[in-house]
Amino acid sequence: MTNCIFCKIAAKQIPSSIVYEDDELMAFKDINPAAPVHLLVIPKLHVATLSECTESHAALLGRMLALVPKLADEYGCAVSYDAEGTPQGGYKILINSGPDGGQEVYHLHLHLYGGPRPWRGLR
Ligand code: DGP
Repeated sequence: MTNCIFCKIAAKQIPSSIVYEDDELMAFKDINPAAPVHLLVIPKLHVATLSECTESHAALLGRMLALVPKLADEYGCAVSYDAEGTPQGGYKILINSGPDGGQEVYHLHLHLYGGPRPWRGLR
């Protein structure tokens, strides 16, 4: 889609801090991070919103989700366990969909938030 900012990022027509790329997906740093780690995972294919996804997008959505643990590992926010077995670290993922969902950019994307709290606007 010609006027989509994330399509332009996927096509490298505008710069971004890319942290992962394959044939179908790209992950990059959010320009306005709300947490110490704030990454966005997008499909290179233009899909406006999760609300438009159907069964035909299941594999793509699965790949987006399956990328999260790898990124969390790389950015130091994977869940780990201390000597007593208490969980440490961790992260939040979020997909905003439509105006009531707080979506601002109409190209499907998954937010990955992590790192020491507090996080802006997130519990
Ligand atoms: P959402 O509300 O879910 O649509 O979030 C869109 C996010 O995209 C928001 O956190 C800011 C980020 N963003 C918007 N424009 C750009 C950009 O040009 N580059 C990068 N890296 N992030 C952007």
